[in-house]
Amino acid sequence: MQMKLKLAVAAAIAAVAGMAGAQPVQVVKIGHVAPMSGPQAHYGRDNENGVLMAIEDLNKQNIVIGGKKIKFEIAAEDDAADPKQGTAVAQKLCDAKVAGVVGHLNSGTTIPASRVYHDCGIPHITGAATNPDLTKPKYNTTYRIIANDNALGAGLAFYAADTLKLKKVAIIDDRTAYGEGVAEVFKKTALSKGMQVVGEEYTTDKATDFMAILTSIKSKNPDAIFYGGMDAQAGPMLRQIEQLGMSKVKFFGGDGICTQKIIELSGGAKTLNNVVCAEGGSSIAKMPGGLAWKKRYDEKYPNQFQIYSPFTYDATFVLVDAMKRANSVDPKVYLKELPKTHFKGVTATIAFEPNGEMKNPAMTLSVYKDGKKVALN
Ligand code: ABU
Repeated sequence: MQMKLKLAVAAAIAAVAGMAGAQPVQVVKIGHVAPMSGPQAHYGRDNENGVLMAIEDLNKQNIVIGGKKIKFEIAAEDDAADPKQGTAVAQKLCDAKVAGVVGHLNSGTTIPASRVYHDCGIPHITGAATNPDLTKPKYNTTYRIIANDNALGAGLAFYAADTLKLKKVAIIDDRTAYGEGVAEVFKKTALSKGMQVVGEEYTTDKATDFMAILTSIKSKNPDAIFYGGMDAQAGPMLRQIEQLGMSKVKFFGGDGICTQKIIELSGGAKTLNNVVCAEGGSSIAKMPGGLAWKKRYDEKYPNQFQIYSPFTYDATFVLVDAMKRANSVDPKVYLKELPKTHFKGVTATIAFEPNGEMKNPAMTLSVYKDGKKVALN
């Protein structure tokens, strides 16, 4: 009889434990968009890795929101760095009712996509798109957690004029929203510092042969070339600059060229040593959680680090932080919490200006020495 009682009690305890374990689980999708195909796929892979790592870390925290245990999942999309594809996948994520989006990577896709997200009421945070026009509409759904091109273009021009004392610069851009925008800021600031712009040339984000425009630039004898664009063009451009004998000409660019991949893409050209690039945020070594985070990243995704993954990691956490404070995963509810963000991330403590720009963003200048990227500040 006593044994029967013991068994009944054990069964009752097991049943209660089972009920507790059966707390409802809600799957919450977080969108990520970047180019996952084409010449910029390495940036996209790095950005997506940042979101995947954040989701894995968040799911280990057993987060409960609105009384439900939340399991976060990624809804990953490829915009191929193409503005039309960017708006198409933004609409797809709206239709899929994701809770928020990290992205996009390119300014040329993020700016038109931001309107789509605004119209469907889904917040998105970019950790990579740097054209200042992104936040001009002041959408309550658009946020950026990295310095924009006003800081990057101007910082490079100040360094060229004040530190390196350069006088003559030629400018090339790839006619994308990013390339054209950052080149324009650099040009304006360089002129204001008394530098002379001796030539302006244009290319595309698909080109690989720059001999004609570089030959024209060579005839103007510049001290430096500024390139507004990405590493898929900057790498071969550095090789061709070397082939044309412009081995002393400095090569400036924004965050788009400030990657690991440019080392490979420049194919051993010594002109890689002439690169000075500017990126938003502190260097990994100076980020609050940078070095420990980078060690974990490299273990999970060997040889895939480029530049923006710490920011896409933090962007994912910032979305979830707002959901937690609102106790809701409904974008229309937790959206109100995003402007009040004060989140201690891996990259920085993140808070926003009323227009969605990050408050007090850092900026880092880097060079490449012996095939390695080295921060100057
Ligand atoms: N920030 C450089 C790369 C992405 C973009 O703004 O287009």
